This record gives sequence, C-alpha cells and structure tokens, in this order.
Amino acid sequence: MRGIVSCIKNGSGRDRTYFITDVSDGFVTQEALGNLPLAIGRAVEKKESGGFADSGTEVDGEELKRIASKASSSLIRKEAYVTGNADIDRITSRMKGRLDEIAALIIRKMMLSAPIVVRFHNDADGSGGAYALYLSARDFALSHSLKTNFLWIMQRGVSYSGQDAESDILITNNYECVEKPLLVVIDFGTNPESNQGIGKIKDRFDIAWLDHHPIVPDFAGLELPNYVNTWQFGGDSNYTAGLLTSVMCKSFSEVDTSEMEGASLIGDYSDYATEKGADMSALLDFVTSDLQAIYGPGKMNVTPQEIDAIVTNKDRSRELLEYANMRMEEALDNGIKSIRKYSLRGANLAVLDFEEIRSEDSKYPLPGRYASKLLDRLDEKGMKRTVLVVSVGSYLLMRIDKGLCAEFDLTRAMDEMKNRYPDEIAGGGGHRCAGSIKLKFKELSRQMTASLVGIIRAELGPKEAAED
Ligand SMILES: [Mn+2]
Repeated sequence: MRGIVSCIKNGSGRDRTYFITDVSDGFVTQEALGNLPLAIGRAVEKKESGGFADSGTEVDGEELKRIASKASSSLIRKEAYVTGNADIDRITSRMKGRLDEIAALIIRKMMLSAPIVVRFHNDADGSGGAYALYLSARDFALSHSLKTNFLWIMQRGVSYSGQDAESDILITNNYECVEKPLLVVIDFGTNPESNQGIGKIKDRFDIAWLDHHPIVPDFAGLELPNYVNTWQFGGDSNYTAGLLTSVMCKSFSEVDTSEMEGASLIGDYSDYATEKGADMSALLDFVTSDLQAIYGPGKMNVTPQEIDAIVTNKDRSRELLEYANMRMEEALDNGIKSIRKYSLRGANLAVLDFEEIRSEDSKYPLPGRYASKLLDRLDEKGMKRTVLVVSVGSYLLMRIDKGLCAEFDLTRAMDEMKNRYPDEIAGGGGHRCAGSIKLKFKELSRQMTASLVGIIRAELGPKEAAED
C-alpha cells in the first residue's frame, strides 16, 4: 500500500498516531503507531515486515483534499429516502440537495480521518439522531476500511456557548490534519445565545448544523453554509432533528434507522409520531437523563457506543425500560397528588411545582416529556379539558388538552406574559397546545406562575373559585 499521511494524533508524551490515506486503491485509511518523524502530506510505503516507511515524497494537502472531495461526492446516493409519510417525504425531497452536501462533508472528513465532534441534545430526539449517525458512519467506515476520529458529546443546554467552542478547539488541538475538524450540531442551538460560540469556532472548524427549532432573528448560524433547518424548507418542528439526521445519513448509508426516527418523533411529540420506536424513545430518554443510575456516580456524558451496548443487549434494555417506566409512574402518581386544581368555565387548570416531586440528584424524567405525560394521565383520571402549568427551575411549561387548544391559544397567554413582564421574562416559545416561558431568574418562579395562572383564569372564565 502506498499512502499519504492525512492526519496525526498527538498522544500524551511523544507517542503519535498516524492516519494514512491510501488514494491509489480506492479510498481507505490506516492507522499506524510509532515515532515515525513524518509530517502531514508525506507519502509512505507499507513495509512487508509491517509498519510504514517514508517514501521521500510529498503530496500537496490541497491536492489530497481535492481527491477526497471528488471521491466523497461520487459516493452520495442519488435516490431520496422515502418514509411513506407523504408530508415528511415532501419536505425531505426539498432538502435533499442540502443534506447531500452535508453527507459529502462528513464522509470526506472520515476519509481523511479528520476529527469529527458531534454534539447532540440530551433527549430522545437529539440522541436518536446521534445514534443514527453513529450506526451509519460505523457501517460506512467498515465497508470502506476507514479509520475515523469521532468525538461524541451530549449537550445539556440549548445553545452552543463560547465555552463549548473553546472545549471543542482544545480537544481537537491534539490532531494535526490536512482537513479542518468538523463540528456536527444536532437538535439544539438555533438562538442568539449560540452566536458567541459560532464566532469562536467558525474559522477553525467546518460546521454541519441540523435543527428543527423555530429560527430566532439574529441567530448567527443562518450564515453557515451547512446549517439546515426544516423550517427553511416548508417544514416545522414536527420534522424532528433525529429524523433529519437519519435522513441525511441515507445519502451515504443504507443502515436502517427507522427505530431512531420513530423515537425522535415520539420524544418530541411530533404530529408524525406513530407507535414505531416507542421503546427506543423511552430507553433513550432514560439512558440520556439518569446517567448515574445506569453508569454510576460522576458520569456526565453518554456516547452512542454506550447507547448501542444497551440497545443491543435485550435483557439489559428490557430491565432498564421496566425501571424507567416504574420511575415515570412514581413521578406521575406524585404529580397527581401534588397538583393544585382550579375549575374554570368548561375547563380545568392544573398547576404543579415539579421541583417538589423530582428527586434532587436525578434528571429523570425530563420536565417537557413529563408534563405531556401528566396531561394524558389527568385526562385518563377524568380531568378533561385541562390546561397544565408545570414550573421547574426558571421555566414555566404549559400543555393544553388537544380539544381545548382549538379554543384557547397558548401563544396568547405567552405573549401577554411577555408584554406584562419584559424585565422578568427572558424568552419563550411554542405553539397553540404546548409551550414554555423562560424566566430570567428561577427565584421569580412563584410570582410568575401566579401571574400566568391569573391570565389563564381570566381568559377561560373565572368560575367561582374551586381550589383544593
Ligand atoms: Mn428536538
């Protein structure tokens, strides 16, 4: 084999790992350990005795990138992925060109062993997308004999901060490659709070950003060449980031990711959700939120490799699912006991302080998913036509029964709150049936909950107070 050094990873001490790209015989990469004094772009020959020898020639880095670009474009699959849901497939066909470009970018980085940092939101949607990318990339790397350098980071916040950018620069500083590193962002960050992070990273990394959150004005990511958001293509948040990422992967891989697609739709309460992926969704929610319960104390990050180890172990995943369901049931029972109820004209209002019932050390269940489940549970218990307000930290989450939200639009209550309390409210968003308000300080929670309750009661008719 004759190859070119495309990437070098500097280990601790003096050890270096060389990633060698063979362009003569298809496009494969190899890993070689040792203290070869080689630089990027150096051509090497594989020795019969093993290892590599310097061939004494060099290849221009630009030339190598050009060859890799051509090779990656030629591997993009022409046909668009079809799910069978006409609405989804229509949006997919509009995005195909953009998704192909992102797919080509990802596989080019893989071909040159450049570091790829994947940051994904820690819910069923974000982690489902990351898991789909992991399986697709693993399959692609195996079938093309590539050595890749993926780094997976689970994102707890909703923005890509300056600190995130600094951390990504630091961890990829160990690599010296012919190509820039790649940052892949899945299911978060479409807001101006990400602008600082984007400013720091955009000249040092290529960036592929896959999201489905409503686009906020002044968000700097819109300028990025590989920012893709379903809202730009006539879609909305129902087309989830996990689905978007899975569909993008279909441009270079045929690996079945339908479970993750279904899980992402269920996890984000998409209108496109079916029964498909229900267990995967519950499992991903649990695995990504209560890391301590699964992996022991001090565990902060979870990678798709770890998710895969659980998913592919039937006994372990069944056991975890049962445990997760039991924990959810407990939290719902406690929630039902702790809510405050108000009767309105032809409707109900339920208010819950989630901090009171959620255990301190555990992040499970996630508040958004919990609020939706609690609303379903109230309905099952005969409390129909309910508006639910759940306060947690500096957030007020709202959910309305589907029948009732045809008559009462939650965005009206949110707008009213923003108008009345511009100094207290940092932001908010959602739609007719579900939404959230972010407060500037969590200490405002009680006062703002009371105001929101007042607005809803005024809107839906102040019946004789029947508080209990
Ligand atoms: Mn999402």
